[in-house]
Amino acid sequence: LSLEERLARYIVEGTKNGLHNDLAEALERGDIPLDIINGPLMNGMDEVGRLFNDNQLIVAEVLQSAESMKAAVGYLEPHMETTEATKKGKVMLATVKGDVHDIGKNLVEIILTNNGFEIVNLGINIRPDELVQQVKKHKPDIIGLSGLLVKSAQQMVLTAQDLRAANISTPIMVGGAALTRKFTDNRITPAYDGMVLYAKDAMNGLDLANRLAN
Ligand code: B1M
Repeated sequence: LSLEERLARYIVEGTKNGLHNDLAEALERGDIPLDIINGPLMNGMDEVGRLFNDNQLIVAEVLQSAESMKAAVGYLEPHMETTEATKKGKVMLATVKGDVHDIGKNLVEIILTNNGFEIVNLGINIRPDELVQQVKKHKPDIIGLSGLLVKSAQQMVLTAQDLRAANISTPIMVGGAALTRKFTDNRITPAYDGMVLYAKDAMNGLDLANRLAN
């Protein structure tokens, strides 16, 4: 198998045996950490999603895959580009209520942290009232919401409504597999008083955060 195929296979099979060696080999030949994540590792995750959909994997196996992905991202993190630690602003991150997927959100955290943002990561399954309370406490410059389930997109609308009801209009950045720009513009933006930005991936999220910070 090629190095790319081997890297994807660690995710599909949910193993870590040899993962570090192969990641080290990819770095040695000059691959950029984020390209490794967005390329072979994400290909592996997409395959996991496909197999799960086909009933060829059970949740416990998908969890193993998530563990491999987290281990890979953890290994690559110290090798990622960082900028000077000038604090550009504070970003609060949360996976919305009812959703426990956090790999994408945590990738956003790593990339924003490496690029000078201060992060308050609330974690997964965050209820709107909890979010409102934390926003009042930490006063972030951006509220970042992540969600991967179809119902999470709807939950983001409810979350935006609750933030509005609490007189919060801090810019919101939303992202996650089940979300689209169209849904964001048509459903989330009208439910909120502040700006609502859709990020298609973590790098796009950094780009949007940078533009808000300037
Ligand atoms: Co779940 N799951 N899962 N799962 N899971 C999906 C999302 C699914 C598409 C799989 C499938 O059926 N094909 C499907 C959703 C169906 C739907 O609603 N459309 C699904 C399902 C059904 C479920 C359960 C309901 C299964 C069950 O129990 N029967 C259950 C739900 C639990 C819950 O949330 N209440 C469930 C559980 C799990 C695990 C716990 C086993 C595990 C998550 C472990 C964890 O996160 N710690 C898991 C996993 C791993 C997946 C898949 C396979 C991979 C997700 C992932 O980590 N991708 C996923 C299928 C797939 O996506 N291919 C699937 C890698 C990650 C880097 O990408 O998070 O998309 P992603 O992030 C991207 C962008 O979206 C964006 O940037 C990242 C890349 O740069 N982004 C942001 C994300 N958040 C952002 C925020 C931003 C900006 C950008 O700003 C704030």
